[in-house]
Amino acid sequence: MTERFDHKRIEAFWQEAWEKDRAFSSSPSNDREKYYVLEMFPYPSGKIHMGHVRNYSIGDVVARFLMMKGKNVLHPMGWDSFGLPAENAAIQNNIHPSKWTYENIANMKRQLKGLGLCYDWDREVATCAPEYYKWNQWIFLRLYEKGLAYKKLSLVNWCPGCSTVLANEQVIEGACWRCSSEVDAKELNQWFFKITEYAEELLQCTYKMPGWPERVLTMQRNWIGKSIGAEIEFKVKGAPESIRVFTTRPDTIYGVTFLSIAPSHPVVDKIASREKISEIKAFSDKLKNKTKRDIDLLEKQGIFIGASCVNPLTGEDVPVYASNFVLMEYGTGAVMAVPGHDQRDFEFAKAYNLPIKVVINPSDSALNPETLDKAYVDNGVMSPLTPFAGMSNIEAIDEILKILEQKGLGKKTINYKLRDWGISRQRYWGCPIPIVYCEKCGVVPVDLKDLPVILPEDVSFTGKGLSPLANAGAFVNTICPKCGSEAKRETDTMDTFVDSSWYFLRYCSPKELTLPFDKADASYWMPVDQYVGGIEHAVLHLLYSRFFTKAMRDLGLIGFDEPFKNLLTQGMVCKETLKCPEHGFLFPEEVKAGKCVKCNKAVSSGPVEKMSKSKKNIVDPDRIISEYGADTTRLFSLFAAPPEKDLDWNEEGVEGCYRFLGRVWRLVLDNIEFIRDVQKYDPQKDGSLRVPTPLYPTDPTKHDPHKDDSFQRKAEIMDIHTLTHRTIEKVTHDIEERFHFNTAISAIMEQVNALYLFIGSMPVEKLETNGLAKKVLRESIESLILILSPFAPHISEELWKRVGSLTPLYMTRWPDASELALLKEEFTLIVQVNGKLRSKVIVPVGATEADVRPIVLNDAKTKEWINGKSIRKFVYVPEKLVNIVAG
Ligand code: ANZ
Ligand code: ZN
Repeated sequence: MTERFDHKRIEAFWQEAWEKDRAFSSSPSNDREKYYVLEMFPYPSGKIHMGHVRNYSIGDVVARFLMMKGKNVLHPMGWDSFGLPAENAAIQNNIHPSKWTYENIANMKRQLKGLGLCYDWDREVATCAPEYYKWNQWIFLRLYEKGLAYKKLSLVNWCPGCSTVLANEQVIEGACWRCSSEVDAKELNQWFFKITEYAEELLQCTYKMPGWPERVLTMQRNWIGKSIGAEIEFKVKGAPESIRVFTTRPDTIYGVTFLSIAPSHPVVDKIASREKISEIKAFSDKLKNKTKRDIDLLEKQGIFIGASCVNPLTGEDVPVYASNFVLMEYGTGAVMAVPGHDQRDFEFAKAYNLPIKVVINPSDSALNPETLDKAYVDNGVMSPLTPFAGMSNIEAIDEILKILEQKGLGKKTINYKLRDWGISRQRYWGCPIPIVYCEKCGVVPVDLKDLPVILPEDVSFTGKGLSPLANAGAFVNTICPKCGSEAKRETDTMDTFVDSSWYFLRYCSPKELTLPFDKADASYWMPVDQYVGGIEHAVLHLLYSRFFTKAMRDLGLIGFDEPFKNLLTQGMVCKETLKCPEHGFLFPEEVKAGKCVKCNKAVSSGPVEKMSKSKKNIVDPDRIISEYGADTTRLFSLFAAPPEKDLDWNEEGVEGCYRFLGRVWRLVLDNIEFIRDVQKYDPQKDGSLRVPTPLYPTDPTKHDPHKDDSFQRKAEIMDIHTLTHRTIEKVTHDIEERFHFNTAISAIMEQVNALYLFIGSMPVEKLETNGLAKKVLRESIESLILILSPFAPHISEELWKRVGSLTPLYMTRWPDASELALLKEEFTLIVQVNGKLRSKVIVPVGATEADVRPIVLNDAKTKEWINGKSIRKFVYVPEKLVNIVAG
């Protein structure tokens, strides 16, 4: 009886061994090429979920594989541990955020260790630790010094649910990204990072990042939102003021029939008629909390402000409207409206009965503004209503700009949708902003030597109102670093995205005491060679990290431009849902025999959805790991789908992976007697199995392979040998080039099946005496364990030891596929008769002249051409051609 596959014991044993050996610790070294593989660090919510399991299993395969390939691998892990949930837990359960966070970290660390992930735990960082956030503050002060951190009064997105300010990116369709409450506007003095200073570079570099998914690059480009256009001045009729508009289409200026301005535009107070002002104010207030993105969705509305402007090129009067779709924060807050060629203006003109002019036509027809049912937004030819009739509108842009420039009423400009990054948060559990306010000196930065500004522990907070720190007297009241008089500390904390914008640099020198990181360490390890994480970070975290990298480069801290060379965004982990017509989504245990246990109504299986609490389709990794083991859990999450695709979780698939590992276990242990003390077959030393002995019948007419036992046996051995090397080649390629772990795993499964068939067909006595079979079996099983190990490291280490290896797997080299073993089995031999190509036959690789002669002479076509003549010469050029001289 084979020993039982006791995954619990094996996994615990190897996890302890790895930890004791500090198996995955890393340090810079010049004799091996470095490789930095990083998975996005988690927020310590308390428990890992399947998304984490998948993310970290992907990174772990890459790390283990490259270690075996001889790379010097850095594979760290840490905690993004400041943030809202800790504070909410504090409010709800009366537990201090710090205690809650560190308890969660301990539990999640236990879970990650239980998955056998190969992290260098010596490099662990937690962003809520003063040793870490001290450097947030240090970086903040350096940016402040450079003018890249500044303070301004600004309207912020205020979430009434979380009682905090949200970044634009955290507002999704007017609602909070976290709690979905509708977001209001509030005016506050806020700290900003000047990310806009880097807008152009951030954009340009996206065209030089081949290791990133195109989808993510496109999202970043759209977020940066560069527009090339012009600013044009429209003089107000009968007043000294003028309104500047931003347009990307100066070619449409002859079609302007009104102006649209943001209701909050300062010109309103100066030029609007008295009786309209309060109406416009009210309209403006209603729009305060809207972002550009939701404004696009609104029905177009506006108010005539009671004033007009003059078109600088036509001299026509154009009425001015305060409109709900013009945003004060973009461009100049004013738009020249061209209903003939802009769809928003078209809708507005229809609603308010304003004239529509066509000034650009398609090249083959003329549009009639009376019958137009939507704006013509494409390129075309300038219409006879303009002085450029017949010219392409693209060319007209330059001509028009020339005239405007001469008149001093227009100039080319570039606009970006990207806004500066507001980092102030009215929250407790975050990094204090190291600034002091002094009545005499104003805004004073804390001295670098006085960092960190420690987040005080004893703060009472209710989750309501402004910053909780404002009530912590001992924290707030301080001394001005400049003049020594009484002063007050800044009570806002930093957005937690600041913490995660440079953690990958801290991993390079996590214990560094004098700087955020050591420059030499960073230049050795950085950039991250492979970053793995969720697509939800396509703009926020990934753009901020890119900005930080560039800003730190300009502070002289590092010497490179981009932090992440290659990016893999993994798909979501999904599962089928269960739905009761009365009670909605149900947990699996709320369903008995297809019926809801509450109302006995038939339950339908709903759509496959991302695992979530609300859909009640979450699978707890702890349960899967304890039932099936870490290796199975990892294997399934890698096998069920390619990494970028969504993964459909199903328990049968998990069981299938568990059974597969059991098969591997028995395969090795059941045959261990035959292979333990055997040298593996080594094509480099032992030569190709094909040459020089031909494995195929020398004379097919006399030989029946199905009866000839030794012949067949050798062919089978050869097949296993070839398959072994083919599998190595495929698995290597699938990991290295494509991250297609699923197809790599199926190839390994096929090899296991083939080995079972091979052994099953070989009587035990034969296996014992057949030296070649034993060598090849040894070779195949050895490589099987090696190539399985990045996916299922525990069982692999155990089997590796059992087959008699003395060094642990993680110190063993990845096998190479042998060219000799991969040689084709057959080739096409060209047959010439009297110098002319007459036929082709298929013959085995390694065939000698004696082997091919009967095959060629029996070939029907060749026979036809020889036509009974006598054969005077038979010339064989091995593996190429045969020439027969007949006559
Ligand atoms: C006249 C025009 C004619 C326009 C036409 C477009 C088409 P992007 O590409 O997004 O930069 N615009 C300018 N400032 C705006 C603001 N603060 N709020 C809302 N819309 C604004 O868009 C630039 C175009 O959006 C500008 O070009 C302007 O309308 C409008 F056939 O000017 B256009
Ligand atoms: Zn002072």
